[in-house]
Amino acid sequence: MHVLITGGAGFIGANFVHQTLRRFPEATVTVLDKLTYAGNQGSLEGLEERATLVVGDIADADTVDPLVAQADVVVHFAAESHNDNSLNDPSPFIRTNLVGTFTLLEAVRRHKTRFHHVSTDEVYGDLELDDPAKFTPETPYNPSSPYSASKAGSDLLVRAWVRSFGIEATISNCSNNYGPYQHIEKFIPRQITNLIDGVRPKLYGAGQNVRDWIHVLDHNDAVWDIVNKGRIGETYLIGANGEKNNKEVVELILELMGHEPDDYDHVNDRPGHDMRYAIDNTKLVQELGWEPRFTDFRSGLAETIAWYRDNEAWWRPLKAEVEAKYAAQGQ
Ligand code: NAD
Ligand code: TDX
Repeated sequence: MHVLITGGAGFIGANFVHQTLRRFPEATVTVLDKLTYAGNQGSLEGLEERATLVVGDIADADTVDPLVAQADVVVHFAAESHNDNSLNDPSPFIRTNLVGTFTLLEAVRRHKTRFHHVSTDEVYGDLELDDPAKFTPETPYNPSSPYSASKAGSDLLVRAWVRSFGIEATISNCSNNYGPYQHIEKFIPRQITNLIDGVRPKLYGAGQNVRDWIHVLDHNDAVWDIVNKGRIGETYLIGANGEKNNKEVVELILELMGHEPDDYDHVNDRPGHDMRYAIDNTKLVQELGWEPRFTDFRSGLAETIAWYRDNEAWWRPLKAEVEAKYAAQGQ
């Protein structure tokens, strides 16, 4: 089996490359990644024998077409992925998330290649804190930010290519991931690396916003289950019942790193900040038999903290620039 993994030098994609090579000893992988600020070749270190990195743009048809032609399956992670960046400059989100996905869809249509599209729960907008409902595959799309709108648009392109052109595709919408190799612009690794540097964590607004945390390895196991057993044209929601508000998460990071629970600062809130995400995973669990392995958030977080402590060389070169960007926004 030869797998084309787009965005395989990013957080979730790199974990997926590692997992794929472990799970399928005969598989080979091509990673197509533009190595934007979010891509890191170091995340694929040691995999060179079975994983080839092609540095290129998913929106470039001449790059994409021959790689899709060689693949048995394409798993599409590449995206601009950070909400805060999309509020400062939406343009790369439109090009990569929409034009890039369109370019891949045209190539899989030509070569009749199995395609899996990785997306996010943010396409459904947000929930009230006291809403008993969670997101289901039937929840209407209602994205809030340029990032989530571009991901929603990419999902709709995939659905249209399935219906109009009969491509063999599936879609997954997952909740917030945490784990090793996550870019330090994101909430959890930003606070861990701040504390390593003796800087207080930064909480947007009152910290009441809820995210439904899932370990990245659980997300990726579900993606493989969908690729192998999912019904063509279907959308599966991936989540592990991990709802926590941001204040609780910061307090747990502080405790695990030996600080007082109130040792953090409130900073400017994100404009249009989604209040709550929550996934109903019934379809995935009942239809495909997927179960999360990392159900203890406390120990998953402790392992993640240890990973950032042990891999300072991986993130250190990024830290000053990321924090300078946040400081300019009062965050
Ligand atoms: P990331 O930002 O860490 O990685 C994205 C990768 O895509 C990077 O390696 C980057 O270099 C690459 N890339 C960007 N533009 C490209 C282009 N034009 N051509 C080729 N490569 C390009 O993102 P992530 O957190 O790993 O997210 C991966 C996917 O999972 C995204 O589609 C995202 O929407 C989705 N997702 C993420 C989460 C989460 O919590 N992080 C949750 C649900 C879904
Ligand atoms: O310093 C911070 N302080 C803070 O309070 C940062 C960076 C974030 N936050 C808050 C904002 C969110 O409520 O923490 C929460 C998580 O923020 P992010 O890590 O930026 O994630 P989010 O905006 O929820 O989106 C993530 O999950 C869905 C991923 O970045 C997306 O790619 C994915 O689609």
